[in-house]
Amino acid sequence: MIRERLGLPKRRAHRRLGAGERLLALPSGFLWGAATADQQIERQQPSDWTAFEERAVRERRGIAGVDQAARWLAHKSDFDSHVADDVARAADMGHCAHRFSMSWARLFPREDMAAPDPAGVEFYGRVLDELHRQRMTPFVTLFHFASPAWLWRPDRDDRRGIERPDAPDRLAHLATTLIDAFGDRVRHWCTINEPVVLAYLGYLEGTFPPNEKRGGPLAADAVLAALLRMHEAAAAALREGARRRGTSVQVGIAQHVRTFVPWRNRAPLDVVTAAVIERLFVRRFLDQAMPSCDYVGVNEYGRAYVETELRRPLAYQVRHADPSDADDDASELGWAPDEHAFEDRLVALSRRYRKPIYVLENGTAEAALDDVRRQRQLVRHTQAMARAVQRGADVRGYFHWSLVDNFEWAEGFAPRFGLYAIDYDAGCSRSARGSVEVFRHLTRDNGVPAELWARLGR
Ligand code: IFM
Repeated sequence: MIRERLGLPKRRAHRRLGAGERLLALPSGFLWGAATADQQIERQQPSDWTAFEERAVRERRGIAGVDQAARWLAHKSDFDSHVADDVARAADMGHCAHRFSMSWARLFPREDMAAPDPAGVEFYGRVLDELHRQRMTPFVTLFHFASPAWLWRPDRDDRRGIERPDAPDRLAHLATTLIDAFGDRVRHWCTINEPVVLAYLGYLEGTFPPNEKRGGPLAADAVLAALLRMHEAAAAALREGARRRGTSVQVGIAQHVRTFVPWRNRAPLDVVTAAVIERLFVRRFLDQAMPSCDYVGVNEYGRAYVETELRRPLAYQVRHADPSDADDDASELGWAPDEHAFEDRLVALSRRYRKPIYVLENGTAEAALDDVRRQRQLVRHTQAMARAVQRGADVRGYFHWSLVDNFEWAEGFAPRFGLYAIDYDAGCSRSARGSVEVFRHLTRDNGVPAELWARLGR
């Protein structure tokens, strides 16, 4: 611990597991799957994101690679016509679970609707039917970054979106609707995906709608408080719905975790700032939300370095990789994975909250069909999870981000996160990346087989 406080984790992060590593199995009944989100792959109804996308295309800015976005946005809806075969692709990898979101805008395209749009209910019923047919456990997210356009019309006091006072009731209404419609088939729910990312990118950095740049790291506090109220209202509605039906639910949130480490191991201000950011970005919201959660949902994307300047201590920089470090293995988005940090994180979360953990996302951006970096990550992170379990962490499932390539928000279509590649110019045809075969072996052995470890583990 003291070593970590002194800033040594950056060094330690590059320790590779050795040839003598004892390969461990995950517990029996472990859930393997992939994750997706509505706005990234489905037919759209007007939302804050569709408005942002249209504006970006019109003004030719706001989304990286906006030219591609303009060409491909229309095709992102292709999951609608691939439900059965995409679910079959996941099942074929040995997946026994799947995480996806049900679009709030698709179910409630208008503000005055008391009942959901029947076509939306029919669509998600179809997704659940396919998952059931393939014997896969669904994990459903209620609010994955995009919300209906009507929520963003200012009220009389000029409050919009998440900050509208009725936002918690609105999300609770969606929760009640969904548990009434699907509570017989869905037990695992995630109220909000990555609330802190939403607050940070939407209200501080300004790259997500509503594209605000409020000053200072605490300036998004009101938004985070509003998101917490939304989560609590939705969680309560899900529990109440389950009680009415005489069933039970497992409710959580998906928290994006990065391991913030100092850029320079011996610069005290880097060390302190990294610790403060870690607390604000990872711990604070979780601490507040956990009393109303049954499990900890973890979206893990590696390491981030924090660099400060003595003369301007608040103008710190966050870097996602160290280009001078050959072991960094950064993705095409420049994010460095860190299986040791992942393992330690799972152990720490388990000790802190004493609740089951589901890894609701973990993945990397790599376009090549022979996606060696993703294959390495799958193998190393699987062994890291097994080691965390051996150290006492109650990890019950792993969902890879993502099943298929998708629309990566403000980064457009360039970053490819899919186990399956999509060719948007060829009818959205799918091609398996090398990781698909690797994943099959992991699910078959419920852990890393020795042959894979020898090839990709070290
Ligand atoms: O694509 C996103 C997802 O929507 C939320 N978690 C991180 C992923 C990769 O950036």
